[in-house]
Amino acid sequence: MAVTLNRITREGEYGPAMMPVIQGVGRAAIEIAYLLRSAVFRGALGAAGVENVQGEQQQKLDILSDEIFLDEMRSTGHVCAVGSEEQEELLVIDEYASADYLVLVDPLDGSSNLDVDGPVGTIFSVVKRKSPNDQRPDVSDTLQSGREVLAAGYVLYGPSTMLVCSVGAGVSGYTYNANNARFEVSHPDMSIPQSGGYYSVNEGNSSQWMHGIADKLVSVRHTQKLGMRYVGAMVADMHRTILKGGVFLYPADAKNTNGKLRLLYEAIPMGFLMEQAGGKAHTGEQPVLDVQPEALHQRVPVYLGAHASVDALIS
Ligand code: AHM
Ligand code: MG
Repeated sequence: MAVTLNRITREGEYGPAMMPVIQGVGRAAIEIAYLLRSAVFRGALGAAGVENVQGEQQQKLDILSDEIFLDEMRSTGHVCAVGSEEQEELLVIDEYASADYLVLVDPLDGSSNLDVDGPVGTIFSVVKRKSPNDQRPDVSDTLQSGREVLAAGYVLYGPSTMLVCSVGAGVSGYTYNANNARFEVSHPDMSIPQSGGYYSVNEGNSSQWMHGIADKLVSVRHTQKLGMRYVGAMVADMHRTILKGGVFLYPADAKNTNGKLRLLYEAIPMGFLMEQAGGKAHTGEQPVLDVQPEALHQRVPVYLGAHASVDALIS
Protein backbone atom coordinates (compact mmCIF):
# COMPACT_ATOMS: atom_id res chain seq x y z
CA MET A 1 0.00 0.00 0.00
CA ALA A 2 1.45 3.39 -0.98
CA VAL A 3 2.48 5.79 1.77
CA THR A 4 0.76 9.15 1.40
CA LEU A 5 1.17 12.65 2.80
CA ASN A 6 -0.50 11.46 6.01
CA ARG A 7 2.81 10.09 7.20
CA ILE A 8 3.73 13.68 8.11
CA THR A 9 1.48 13.31 11.18
CA ARG A 10 4.04 10.84 12.54
CA GLU A 11 7.07 13.02 11.81
CA GLY A 12 8.86 15.19 14.34
CA GLU A 13 7.46 17.50 16.95
CA TYR A 14 5.41 19.60 14.53
CA GLY A 15 4.16 16.95 12.07
CA PRO A 16 0.64 16.60 13.54
CA ALA A 17 0.09 20.37 13.72
CA MET A 18 1.46 20.94 10.21
CA MET A 19 -0.55 18.17 8.54
CA PRO A 20 -3.66 20.26 7.69
CA VAL A 21 -1.55 23.07 6.27
CA ILE A 22 0.54 20.72 4.13
CA GLN A 23 -2.61 18.97 2.92
CA GLY A 24 -3.86 22.42 1.91
CA VAL A 25 -0.63 22.98 -0.02
CA GLY A 26 -1.23 19.62 -1.70
CA ARG A 27 -4.75 20.63 -2.79
CA ALA A 28 -3.44 23.94 -4.11
CA ALA A 29 -0.71 22.06 -6.00
CA ILE A 30 -3.25 19.81 -7.72
CA GLU A 31 -5.31 22.82 -8.79
CA ILE A 32 -2.28 24.84 -9.94
CA ALA A 33 -0.92 21.85 -11.90
CA TYR A 34 -4.27 21.56 -13.68
CA LEU A 35 -4.34 25.29 -14.32
CA LEU A 36 -0.86 25.14 -15.87
CA ARG A 37 -1.78 22.23 -18.14
CA SER A 38 -4.93 23.92 -19.39
CA ALA A 39 -3.72 27.54 -19.46
CA VAL A 40 -3.18 27.75 -23.18
CA PHE A 41 -6.78 26.69 -23.86
CA ARG A 42 -8.22 29.13 -21.33
CA GLY A 43 -6.33 32.20 -22.54
CA ALA A 44 -4.50 32.25 -19.22
CA LEU A 45 -0.95 32.62 -20.59
CA GLY A 46 0.85 35.95 -20.85
CA ALA A 47 1.23 39.11 -18.85
CA ALA A 48 -1.62 40.38 -16.71
CA GLY A 49 -0.64 43.98 -17.46
CA VAL A 50 0.17 44.87 -13.86
CA GLU A 51 3.33 44.93 -11.78
CA ASN A 52 3.76 43.24 -8.41
CA VAL A 53 5.39 44.84 -5.39
CA GLN A 54 8.82 43.86 -6.76
CA GLY A 55 8.17 45.98 -9.86
CA GLU A 56 8.01 42.80 -11.95
CA GLN A 57 5.35 42.11 -14.60
CA GLN A 58 2.80 39.71 -13.16
CA GLN A 59 1.68 36.88 -15.40
CA LYS A 60 -1.99 35.93 -15.39
CA LEU A 61 -0.92 32.58 -13.96
CA ASP A 62 0.93 34.29 -11.08
CA ILE A 63 -2.33 35.93 -10.03
CA LEU A 64 -4.50 32.83 -10.50
CA SER A 65 -2.03 30.63 -8.60
CA ASP A 66 -1.94 33.17 -5.78
CA GLU A 67 -5.76 33.07 -5.53
CA ILE A 68 -5.80 29.26 -5.49
CA PHE A 69 -3.14 29.11 -2.79
CA LEU A 70 -4.90 31.64 -0.59
CA ASP A 71 -8.24 29.81 -0.95
CA GLU A 72 -6.66 26.53 0.09
CA MET A 73 -4.92 28.09 3.08
CA ARG A 74 -8.27 29.56 4.12
CA SER A 75 -9.92 26.16 3.77
CA THR A 76 -7.51 24.59 6.30
CA GLY A 77 -8.97 26.68 9.13
CA HIS A 78 -5.50 26.78 10.71
CA VAL A 79 -3.93 29.72 8.87
CA CYS A 80 -4.54 33.28 10.06
CA ALA A 81 -2.57 35.09 7.36
CA VAL A 82 -0.55 34.59 4.17
CA GLY A 83 2.45 36.63 3.02
CA SER A 84 2.80 36.21 -0.74
CA GLU A 85 5.25 37.37 -3.37
CA GLU A 86 2.24 38.56 -5.34
CA GLN A 87 0.76 40.73 -2.55
CA GLU A 88 2.34 43.88 -1.23
CA GLU A 89 0.72 43.55 2.20
CA LEU A 90 0.13 40.59 4.48
CA LEU A 91 -3.26 39.02 3.69
CA VAL A 92 -5.18 38.32 6.87
CA ILE A 93 -7.82 35.56 6.62
CA ASP A 94 -10.62 37.28 8.52
CA GLU A 95 -12.65 34.14 9.35
CA TYR A 96 -9.61 32.53 10.96
CA ALA A 97 -7.76 35.59 12.23
CA SER A 98 -7.31 33.84 15.59
CA ALA A 99 -5.67 30.73 14.08
CA ASP A 100 -2.09 29.87 15.03
CA TYR A 101 -0.13 29.79 11.78
CA LEU A 102 1.11 32.12 9.05
CA VAL A 103 2.24 30.89 5.66
CA LEU A 104 4.81 32.61 3.44
CA VAL A 105 4.57 31.72 -0.23
CA ASP A 106 5.84 32.26 -3.72
CA PRO A 107 2.81 30.76 -5.47
CA LEU A 108 4.36 30.42 -8.93
CA ASP A 109 8.12 30.66 -8.82
CA GLY A 110 10.11 30.88 -12.03
CA SER A 111 7.13 32.18 -13.95
CA SER A 112 9.35 33.54 -16.75
CA ASN A 113 9.63 29.85 -17.73
CA LEU A 114 5.94 29.81 -18.64
CA ASP A 115 6.69 31.39 -22.03
CA VAL A 116 8.73 28.31 -22.99
CA ASP A 117 6.66 25.59 -21.29
CA GLY A 118 9.46 25.09 -18.77
CA PRO A 119 9.18 23.89 -15.18
CA VAL A 120 7.84 26.19 -12.46
CA GLY A 121 7.12 25.74 -8.76
CA THR A 122 5.48 26.84 -5.54
CA ILE A 123 7.61 27.56 -2.43
CA PHE A 124 6.22 27.87 1.10
CA SER A 125 7.07 27.99 4.77
CA VAL A 126 5.00 28.01 7.95
CA VAL A 127 5.61 29.92 11.18
CA LYS A 128 3.62 30.25 14.38
CA ARG A 129 2.31 33.71 15.22
CA LYS A 130 4.00 35.74 17.95
CA SER A 131 1.04 38.03 18.56
CA PRO A 132 -1.74 36.90 20.94
CA ASN A 133 -4.51 34.94 19.17
CA ASP A 134 -7.14 37.50 20.09
CA GLN A 135 -5.28 40.20 18.16
CA ARG A 136 -5.28 40.63 14.41
CA PRO A 137 -2.02 39.16 13.04
CA ASP A 138 0.27 41.62 11.33
CA VAL A 139 3.44 41.69 9.29
CA SER A 140 5.64 41.52 12.39
CA ASP A 141 4.38 37.94 12.83
CA THR A 142 6.05 37.01 9.54
CA LEU A 143 9.44 38.49 10.48
CA GLN A 144 10.83 35.34 12.05
CA SER A 145 14.16 33.77 11.23
CA GLY A 146 14.45 30.39 9.55
CA ARG A 147 15.28 28.87 12.94
CA GLU A 148 11.63 29.43 13.89
CA VAL A 149 10.14 27.84 10.76
CA LEU A 150 7.97 24.82 11.60
CA ALA A 151 7.56 23.43 8.09
CA ALA A 152 8.70 24.32 4.59
CA GLY A 153 8.60 22.87 1.14
CA TYR A 154 8.10 23.28 -2.55
CA VAL A 155 5.99 21.89 -5.34
CA LEU A 156 7.69 21.19 -8.66
CA TYR A 157 5.41 21.29 -11.71
CA GLY A 158 7.48 19.23 -14.13
CA PRO A 159 6.71 16.04 -16.03
CA SER A 160 5.09 14.99 -12.75
CA THR A 161 3.87 17.15 -9.88
CA MET A 162 6.03 16.67 -6.79
CA LEU A 163 5.62 18.00 -3.28
CA VAL A 164 8.87 18.05 -1.31
CA CYS A 165 8.60 19.10 2.32
CA SER A 166 10.02 18.97 5.81
CA VAL A 167 8.58 19.43 9.27
CA GLY A 168 12.08 19.54 10.75
CA ALA A 169 12.62 15.77 10.72
CA GLY A 170 14.30 15.23 7.33
CA VAL A 171 13.00 15.82 3.83
CA SER A 172 10.58 13.66 1.87
CA GLY A 173 9.34 13.88 -1.71
CA TYR A 174 5.80 12.92 -2.70
CA THR A 175 4.66 12.48 -6.30
CA TYR A 176 1.05 13.14 -7.27
CA ASN A 177 -0.68 10.00 -8.48
CA ALA A 178 -3.60 11.12 -10.65
CA ASN A 179 -5.11 7.62 -10.56
CA ASN A 180 -6.05 7.94 -6.91
CA ALA A 181 -5.65 11.72 -6.43
CA ARG A 182 -3.00 11.26 -3.74
CA PHE A 183 0.54 12.38 -3.15
CA GLU A 184 2.56 9.21 -2.58
CA VAL A 185 6.04 8.99 -1.09
CA SER A 186 8.43 8.56 -4.00
CA HIS A 187 11.61 10.04 -2.48
CA PRO A 188 11.83 9.15 1.24
CA ASP A 189 14.61 10.79 3.29
CA MET A 190 16.16 12.97 0.61
CA SER A 191 19.77 13.85 1.34
CA ILE A 192 22.23 15.79 -0.79
CA PRO A 193 25.31 13.93 -2.07
CA GLN A 194 28.40 15.60 -0.57
CA SER A 195 30.45 15.38 -3.77
CA GLY A 196 29.84 15.62 -7.49
CA GLY A 197 26.79 17.13 -9.09
CA TYR A 198 26.35 20.51 -10.72
CA TYR A 199 26.78 24.22 -10.16
CA SER A 200 23.66 26.14 -11.01
CA VAL A 201 23.68 29.89 -11.55
CA ASN A 202 22.81 32.55 -14.12
CA GLU A 203 26.37 32.84 -15.42
CA GLY A 204 25.31 35.62 -17.77
CA ASN A 205 25.57 37.90 -14.73
CA SER A 206 29.13 36.83 -13.85
CA SER A 207 30.83 40.08 -14.89
CA GLN A 208 28.58 41.90 -12.39
CA TRP A 209 29.02 39.54 -9.44
CA MET A 210 30.57 40.96 -6.30
CA HIS A 211 33.09 39.53 -3.79
CA GLY A 212 35.21 37.67 -6.36
CA ILE A 213 32.56 35.00 -6.84
CA ALA A 214 33.33 34.59 -10.55
CA ASP A 215 36.94 33.52 -9.85
CA LYS A 216 35.90 31.26 -6.97
CA LEU A 217 33.32 29.54 -9.14
CA VAL A 218 35.91 28.78 -11.84
CA SER A 219 38.05 27.14 -9.18
CA VAL A 220 35.18 25.22 -7.51
CA ARG A 221 33.83 23.76 -10.70
CA HIS A 222 37.31 22.63 -11.66
CA THR A 223 38.50 21.20 -8.33
CA GLN A 224 35.15 19.61 -7.44
CA LYS A 225 34.51 18.44 -11.01
CA LEU A 226 31.04 19.94 -11.19
CA GLY A 227 28.93 19.96 -14.32
CA MET A 228 26.64 22.88 -15.08
CA ARG A 229 22.82 23.06 -15.20
CA TYR A 230 20.53 26.08 -14.94
CA VAL A 231 16.77 26.05 -15.44
CA GLY A 232 16.10 29.56 -14.14
CA ALA A 233 13.33 28.31 -11.85
CA MET A 234 14.62 28.02 -8.29
CA VAL A 235 12.42 25.02 -7.49
CA ALA A 236 13.74 22.98 -10.42
CA ASP A 237 17.34 24.05 -9.78
CA MET A 238 17.09 23.27 -6.06
CA HIS A 239 15.39 19.93 -6.64
CA ARG A 240 18.24 18.81 -8.87
CA THR A 241 20.83 20.17 -6.44
CA ILE A 242 19.35 18.19 -3.53
CA LEU A 243 19.13 14.99 -5.58
CA LYS A 244 22.41 15.21 -7.50
CA GLY A 245 24.67 17.41 -5.36
CA GLY A 246 26.65 20.56 -6.10
CA VAL A 247 25.47 24.10 -5.47
CA PHE A 248 22.76 26.55 -6.49
CA LEU A 249 23.63 30.20 -6.08
CA TYR A 250 22.15 33.60 -6.76
CA PRO A 251 24.89 35.99 -5.62
CA ALA A 252 24.72 39.73 -5.13
CA ASP A 253 25.60 41.66 -8.27
CA ALA A 254 26.22 45.28 -9.18
CA LYS A 255 22.53 45.67 -10.11
CA ASN A 256 21.04 43.60 -7.25
CA THR A 257 23.36 44.33 -4.35
CA ASN A 258 21.21 42.23 -2.00
CA GLY A 259 20.77 39.44 -4.53
CA LYS A 260 17.52 38.72 -6.32
CA LEU A 261 15.77 36.06 -4.29
CA ARG A 262 13.39 36.89 -1.49
CA LEU A 263 14.32 35.94 2.07
CA LEU A 264 10.96 34.92 3.53
CA TYR A 265 9.39 32.86 0.77
CA GLU A 266 12.37 31.72 -1.32
CA ALA A 267 15.65 31.69 0.63
CA ILE A 268 14.38 30.60 4.07
CA PRO A 269 12.16 27.70 2.91
CA MET A 270 14.88 26.43 0.56
CA GLY A 271 17.55 26.96 3.23
CA PHE A 272 15.42 25.00 5.72
CA LEU A 273 15.08 22.12 3.23
CA MET A 274 18.76 22.22 2.32
CA GLU A 275 19.85 21.97 5.97
CA GLN A 276 17.30 19.22 6.60
CA ALA A 277 18.72 17.37 3.57
CA GLY A 278 22.23 17.54 5.06
CA GLY A 279 23.48 20.51 3.05
CA LYS A 280 24.42 24.11 3.75
CA ALA A 281 22.52 27.36 3.17
CA HIS A 282 24.46 30.63 3.40
CA THR A 283 24.15 34.26 2.33
CA GLY A 284 27.91 34.79 2.07
CA GLU A 285 27.79 36.52 5.46
CA GLN A 286 25.78 34.17 7.65
CA PRO A 287 23.64 31.04 7.50
CA VAL A 288 20.39 31.83 5.68
CA LEU A 289 18.39 30.53 8.63
CA ASP A 290 20.11 32.97 11.03
CA VAL A 291 19.10 36.11 9.11
CA GLN A 292 16.66 38.19 11.15
CA PRO A 293 14.06 39.40 8.62
CA GLU A 294 13.21 43.09 8.55
CA ALA A 295 10.64 43.25 5.75
CA LEU A 296 8.18 40.94 4.01
CA HIS A 297 9.75 41.27 0.57
CA GLN A 298 13.42 41.57 1.59
CA ARG A 299 16.05 40.06 -0.73
CA VAL A 300 19.19 38.15 0.11
CA PRO A 301 22.09 36.47 -1.76
CA VAL A 302 21.97 32.66 -1.53
CA TYR A 303 24.44 29.77 -1.72
CA LEU A 304 22.64 26.45 -1.23
CA GLY A 305 24.22 23.06 -1.64
CA ALA A 306 26.77 20.51 -0.48
CA HIS A 307 29.01 21.77 2.33
CA ALA A 308 32.27 21.69 0.38
CA SER A 309 30.81 23.54 -2.60
CA VAL A 310 29.17 26.26 -0.52
CA ASP A 311 32.24 26.63 1.71
CA ALA A 312 34.54 27.10 -1.27
CA LEU A 313 32.36 29.92 -2.60
CA ILE A 314 31.80 31.86 0.63
CA SER A 315 35.31 31.61 2.09
P1 AHM B 1 10.25 34.98 -9.63
O1 AHM B 1 9.85 34.65 -8.23
O2 AHM B 1 9.79 36.35 -10.04
O3 AHM B 1 9.84 33.91 -10.60
O4 AHM B 1 11.85 35.09 -9.64
C1 AHM B 1 12.57 34.10 -9.01
C2 AHM B 1 13.29 33.28 -10.04
C3 AHM B 1 13.83 32.01 -9.46
O5 AHM B 1 12.95 30.94 -9.68
C4 AHM B 1 15.10 31.79 -10.23
O6 AHM B 1 16.07 31.13 -9.46
C5 AHM B 1 15.54 33.18 -10.56
O7 AHM B 1 14.39 34.01 -10.47
C6 AHM B 1 16.07 33.27 -11.94
O8 AHM B 1 16.51 34.57 -12.16
P2 AHM B 1 17.32 34.94 -13.49
O9 AHM B 1 16.30 34.94 -14.59
O10 AHM B 1 17.87 36.31 -13.20
O11 AHM B 1 18.37 33.91 -13.70
MG1 MG C 1 7.70 34.03 -8.29
